[in-house]
Amino acid sequence: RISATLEEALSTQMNVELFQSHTYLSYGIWATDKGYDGIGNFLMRHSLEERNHAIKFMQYVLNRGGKPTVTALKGAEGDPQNLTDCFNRVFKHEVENTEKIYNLVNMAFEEKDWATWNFLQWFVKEQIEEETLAMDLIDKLKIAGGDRATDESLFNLDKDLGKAEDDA
Ligand code: OFO
Repeated sequence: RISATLEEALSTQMNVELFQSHTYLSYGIWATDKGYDGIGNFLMRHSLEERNHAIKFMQYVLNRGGKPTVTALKGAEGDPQNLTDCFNRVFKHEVENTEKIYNLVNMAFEEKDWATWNFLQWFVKEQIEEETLAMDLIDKLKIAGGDRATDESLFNLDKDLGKAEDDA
């Protein structure tokens, strides 16, 4: 059985992933409301990915004989100021999440709980992809001209992201 310490830490991470999902959902609503339907769609799909991450933590704790607890979620932070702010915030969320995952890896290592250590490696890899994806968004927006981009280049970026593969 998983230790009580790891049970609690992984349960907390399940809630962190739910909060990420919440946050991206609110950004998705913001973007859609601004008329960036493709970006909104992309962010909402990303919100679903985060919920799936939460489910992975939930399932793992249950499989190891523990019981995760769903806690009250904080409301999502306010709307982004603009697209640059939105993508910068996505990146910041991912970097913070990577730190949390590394912390869990460290805990599993200290306890010599190799099953948990191994389970977490999927997230280590996932975070590399998610940080890259977020940096890519920032770059794509810069190339399009940032917040002063022409309507046409924003239109193209929006269209691209609406159909971009995001299996992260
Ligand atoms: Fe993008 O964070 Fe989940 O793991």
